[in-house]
Order: sequence, then C-alpha cells, then structure tokens
Amino acid sequence: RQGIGLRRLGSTADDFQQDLLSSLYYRKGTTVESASARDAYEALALTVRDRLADRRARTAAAQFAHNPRWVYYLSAEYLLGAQLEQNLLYSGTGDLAAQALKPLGRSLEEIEDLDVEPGLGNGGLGRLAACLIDSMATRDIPAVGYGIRYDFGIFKQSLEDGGQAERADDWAFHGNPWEFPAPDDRQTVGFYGHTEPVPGSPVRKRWVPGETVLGEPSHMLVPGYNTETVNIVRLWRARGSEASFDLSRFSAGQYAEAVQEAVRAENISKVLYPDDSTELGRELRLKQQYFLCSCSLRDIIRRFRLRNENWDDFADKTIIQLNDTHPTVAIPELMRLLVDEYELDWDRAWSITRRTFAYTCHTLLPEALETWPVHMFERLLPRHLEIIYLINMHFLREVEAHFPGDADRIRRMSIIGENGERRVRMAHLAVVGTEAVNGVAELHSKLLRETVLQDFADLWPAKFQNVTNGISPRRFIRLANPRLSEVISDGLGGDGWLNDLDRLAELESLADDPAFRERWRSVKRANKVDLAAGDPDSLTDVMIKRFHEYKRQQLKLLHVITMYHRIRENPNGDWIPRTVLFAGKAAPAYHAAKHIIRLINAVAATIAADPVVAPHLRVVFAENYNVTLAERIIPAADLSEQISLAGKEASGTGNMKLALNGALTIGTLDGANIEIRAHVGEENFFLFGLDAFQAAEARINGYHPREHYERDAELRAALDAINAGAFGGVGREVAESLLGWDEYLTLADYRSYLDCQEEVERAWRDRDRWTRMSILNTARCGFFSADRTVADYAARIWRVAPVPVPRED
Ligand code: 26Q
Repeated sequence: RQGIGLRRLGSTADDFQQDLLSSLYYRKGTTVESASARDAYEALALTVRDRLADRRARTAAAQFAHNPRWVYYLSAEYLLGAQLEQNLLYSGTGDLAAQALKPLGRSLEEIEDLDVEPGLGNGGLGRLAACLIDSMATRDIPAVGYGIRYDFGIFKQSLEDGGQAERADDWAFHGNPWEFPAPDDRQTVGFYGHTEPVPGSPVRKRWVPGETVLGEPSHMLVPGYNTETVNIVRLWRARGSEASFDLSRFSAGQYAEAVQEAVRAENISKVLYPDDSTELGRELRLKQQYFLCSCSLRDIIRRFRLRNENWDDFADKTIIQLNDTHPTVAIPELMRLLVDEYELDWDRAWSITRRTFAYTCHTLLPEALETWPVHMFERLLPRHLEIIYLINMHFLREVEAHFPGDADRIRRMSIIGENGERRVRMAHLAVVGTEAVNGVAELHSKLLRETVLQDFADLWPAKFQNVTNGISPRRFIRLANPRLSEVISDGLGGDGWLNDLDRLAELESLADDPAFRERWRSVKRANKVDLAAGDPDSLTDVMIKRFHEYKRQQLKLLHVITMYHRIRENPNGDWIPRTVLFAGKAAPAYHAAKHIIRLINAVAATIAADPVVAPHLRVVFAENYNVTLAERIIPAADLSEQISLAGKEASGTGNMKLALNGALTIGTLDGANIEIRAHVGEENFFLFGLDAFQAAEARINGYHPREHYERDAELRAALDAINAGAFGGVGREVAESLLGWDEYLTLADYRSYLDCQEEVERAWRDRDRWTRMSILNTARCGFFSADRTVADYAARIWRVAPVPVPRED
C-alpha cells in the first residue's frame, strides 16, 4: 500500500463511519434508508475486514522477505467460531463499530446475531486447530492453516420428543463476508486410474488418473492479538472442471447425466463427516483427505519456490503438522511429487519428506485409529499404495536390523495390517513418515509410548514428545466473559495478561480480599442471569462436550437420578439447589449415545413435573452445542464435569476453558485433568474414580458391573427406576448396556463419584471457600493458554522463531 501511495484507512470514529457507509453504498449497492439488517451486517464485516487486510498484506511481505521455515497446519477440521466479534476485538474497532451503526438504527448486538459460525469441525480437534492458528498469529509465527471448505458443516441439532434430530448446516447460505476467494491458485487433483512404468527408471511411475477434480482455495484472515501479524487459513472447495459438464448429453435431454460428473466432483467438499471417533471407512472420506493433502502440498511447493530453488532446502523451510492421521496421505503424496514429478531419487526424497512432517495424535481408543482397506486405497490412489508398499519395505528392513528375527514385531509394526482384510494403518504411516510424534497431554503421551505406539517408541524413543493442549484466552475469556476480563484487568492493572496468561498468577494475592471475592461472585451471578438456564443462585453444574460413552454422560445421569430419589425421600432436607446443564451432539449413527440424550431429557421432564423435587433440582439440555453456545455457558458454570474413564480422554480442552473461567472441576485422573489438578492444587479440585492403571487392571481381572449393582442400594434404585419405566419407559438400552457389559466402568466409579459430589456440596455451602477456590483456579491456569502450546511446538518440534511484522510509522 505504501509503495503505491495508497491512502491508509483512518482510525477515528468518523473515518470508520465513512467507510461503513461507503461499504454499504458501493459494495452492497444499497442506501442507509433501504438497508436491511443483513446489509448492515455485511457492510460492517467488510469494513472490519478492510482494517485487517492492510496488516495481512504487510505480514505476507515481511514473512516472504524473511524466507523463514513456514509452519503449515494440515487439518480436516477447523471450528473457528463466530468471526465478527473476534475481528472487532483484534482490530480494536468494537467501539467505533457500535457508534457507526447508530445512524442505521441498528445495535451492534443485533448485528452480531447475524454472524454465522462456520462449523467446519466436530469438536475438540477442530477447535484446537482454531486455537493454535490464533496463537501462531499472536506469536508472530509465519504459518498457514490448510483445510476443507465444507458446504455443510457439523449438523444442527434439535430435540424432538426428547431425542436428537439433525438438520443440515448450510452455514454460508447467505454468503460469507469473511472469505477471500483465490481462484488463480486453484489446483487439479487426480483420483483412480492406473500407473505405468517410466522407461529407464526403476522407481518412477506415471500415474494416469481416471478422474480429475479442481480444488479452489479461499482464505479467511487469522489476526494475532496485540501484534501486527495477520496469518490465513486456506480452505479448499472441490469443483468440476468445464469438461465435466457433458453438453452432448444435455442436448440429448439427459439433464441429470449431463451434470453427473460435476456433481461427483463437488460432493468431495459437500459435507463434514459428523463422526468424532470411529471411522466409517467410506471412500468419500478418503477422497476428502487426499483432496486436502494434494491441493495443500502443491500450494506449499508453489510458495517454497517463490523464494527457493534447491529441494535440499525444502525441509529447512517447511514443517507440516498433521492434525491426527486425517491428512497422513500427504506423506506418500509428497514422495510421489518429489520422485515422479520432480524426479528426485527415492532416498533423497525420503530424507526430505521425513524431515518435513510432524504428527499429533489425539486419541487412545483403538477403534478410533484410522485404517483403510487396501483394495479401496488401490482403486482410489493406486500410485500412493505402491509408494506406501515401498515405504513399508524400507521401514520393515530397518525394524529387522534393530530386532533381528522378531517376526511378531514386524507383523505388529507393519504399515499394512494383515489380520483379516488387509488394511493401511494410517497411524503407523504417520509415525514412520515424520520427524516428531506428540500426544496432547502428559498422560496421553505416556500411554501412547507405553501402549498403542510402544513398538515405535522402542525403535525411536527420541521421536516421541508431549505437547499439552491449550486454549485461546482471547476467545474463551476476553470475548466469552467480558465481565470477568474486566475484573481481571482491574486486578492486574491492564490487559497485558491476554498475551501472557501466566500473569493470572498475580490474582492469587486477591483470593483473600473480601471485596474482590464479592466482585468475583457477582460476575458469575450476572453470567448465570444472562444464560437464563435456571436459578442464578443455584449451583450450575455443566457437562458440555460431544456425547460418547467413554466421556460418561451416563455417570452424571446416574448422579442426577440418585439426587432425585434422595430429594423425594426427604423433601424437607437441606438441599442445595442445582441446575444440571448438558449440551453436546451425538454422531447421527451412534445409537448408544443417542439413547443417553433421550434419557437425559426424559429424566429432565420427570423432575420438572415433580413439584417436590423441581424446586431443588433442574436438568436442562441446551440444543445445538457449538462454539457460540460454549461462549455463553462456560462463563456461567460453577462446576465442570470432566468424568471420562481414566485413560480414554486424550486431553480435553473444555476442562481448561471452564477452569479458566472460575469453574471448579470434578474429574478423574484423565487427560489434561491431571495437569489442571497439579496446577490449581489438589485441594482446589474434586478428584474421584479409578486411575488409568486401575481401570486397565479391572478389565484384565474380569469386570462384573452387576456386582456393583448388587452391592449399592442407591445405584440399584437408579437403574431399577429406569427399567421400571419411571422416566416414561425411556433409557432401558442405557441400563442394559451398563448392567450387561459397561465398557467404560461407569458402575465401578459410581460410589466414588457420589461421595465426591458430597465434597462439592460441602465446599459450596461455604461461600467464601468456594469463591477462593474459584479465583485460584483462574489464577493458576495460565499454563493452559494456547500461546504456551504454540511456544512448545515452536521450540521443540518446529524449531521456528517469530518473524515480527513492523508497525507502520
Ligand atoms: C476419522 C475418520 C473418518 C471419519 C471421522 C474421523 C474423525 C473425525 C474427528 C475422527 C476423530 C475426530 C475428532 C477427534 C477429536 O476431537 N479428538 C479430541 O481432540 C482434542 C484435541 O486434542 C482432545 O482434547 C480430546 O481429548 C480428543 O478427544
């Protein structure tokens, strides 16, 4: 801009006003008199976007000039959350915007309601991607996030007769003002077909795809907070080429057949798979993954070549972080590009490839480890399967050299699983093809090394690391909880803590200050009033996360039913009023999870209709949990339920968001709970249940859920009530699975959980004690900032340093 003498956008209220009106007039083509609320929204979005576009241009210039090692984050999912509020905050134009809207007769709140969140992810993994790119920008790290621009994001959930109903999420129905299309950077991606030998080369092959599809990128801005950097997330959308429209068929009246090929192509980015742990083995899902990887790698290579010539520099200038195994086909794809297209020899290509990638694992559930049938791979990506076989051959030779004659080990470690149907094991490919592998919490990384990936850790111990997850304090404290942010800034003297979350520790000295405690309490109360989920003076007990049996919403439910029974038995007891709030989606085909949702709502209805119990206990199911709803619930929570069976939840990040907002955690020794407890102090955390070791032991020694049922009268009463139809006959499937097999040891942890809830109630009765604990939770959770997570990745895995963007003037 400066180079060509382009006028800089003004920073006064008047400048902003002028620019807003100009956006309305020239870009929306309407006038103040006739502008709809949506016109006003879009004009505002464009005006705010312009404030970031200049920083974006200067960022790209500074980063390319530096020719750094770029971080490329490859993820099939991004749960970015609403953009308007964030971009107002990050561009410092919130007050200007509120002012400028006045002549349009609109309030900022009304306009913000029109901002649709792009739900391009399922849950934790997608939101982590969004938090990490936020922190990379905030830490001035040259980075690009690559993903898929699904037409339909995660489904919209509603309740019908107490059960989950799903509707498509056409999130960009009205257009998306935050997006910059970049059609000139489109790529062509092949699928199917066959390979042919290349004369004179033993290793190169020519792949002749049977189908080609275009990938069109667009990007959204990812501003850093309190810095000049604006990075981007680049999302690919599949399109049919001109040739995919068959005019001759159209002319013959075969209208559907005429567009069939284009429709097939566009289906690739049509919809996000709404499944968050078990893979379905669908070909379209593999197509999505390859589409993402192929487009992104070509884009990465294009960017590399803007400043570099020598392939031997590629890994020094590029680190590609794989967000779980979903983008792992990028490894054979880079090999294919280097060997077949750029004609490097195998060993050189392999050495470059290995140094280019790092892999983050997000699970411990064996059924969640991605594998693809060899025959499907062979049909869809014939050349990639050949390359995987070659990688495997070299790899297994290395294993044989380290562990001569250990045939069993070779079978276990092979990239190709041979038990039954032959399958490609994506996690093995990801470990073999990368320089670093990390889990997402201490316990998770340890269990990866000792169980799922033990053979690999034996071979390459130095490859395995831990990087504990974190969250964006801007989104999950500053934007979600403005009242608490103000109290913190007043306490700490400014808002510097938003870029340096360890400074929250300075709140500790205020934990015993009665006036500060009173303010702290009144913030929580005001947030509960806003949420309007129940009596703001009741204990607000929240369990918000995807529905999965390992997360054990059913355990919380058994607690609710037991409270219900206790209150009925003794209506005049000194009961603590509680509001139990559930929210979360179940994968549409996950019937057991859907039965749990149904039972929650049936129990809620029974309690609400019971005049004896209703004054003390209320159960609420909030529909359609997403980032926006999380931002409303989290600030209002008193108690955070983190009750997964130990050894199953890789990390959890909701646990961090809630603790940072002053909720106390009741939880097991699972995932990042362990680290949260270590940071806040064991006296400020409600711990219960088996640990991961005991849970594994219990399974090995033969677990019998019925023994717990026989032994524990209250547990028996809860399960019997379900079976006797106390909740309208709903929930028998849940009871049956708990009594029959109880995969996640719910009954084993029931008594310990209930005892612990009594501890919670004792603490709650002492208001000052509770508030003190709450303040200390916030004060001691600075570690869980995603800025720290990114600093860890940068230092230990990426080996990159910040490239600051100079401020103007
Ligand atoms: C894979 C193949 C086919 C279809 C779907 C999938 C698929 C999609 C999404 C598999 C898994 C996911 C998402 C997993 C996820 O969100 N994991 C969570 O990641 C968080 C961030 O690290 C952790 O905090 C959670 O513990 C972990 O459950």
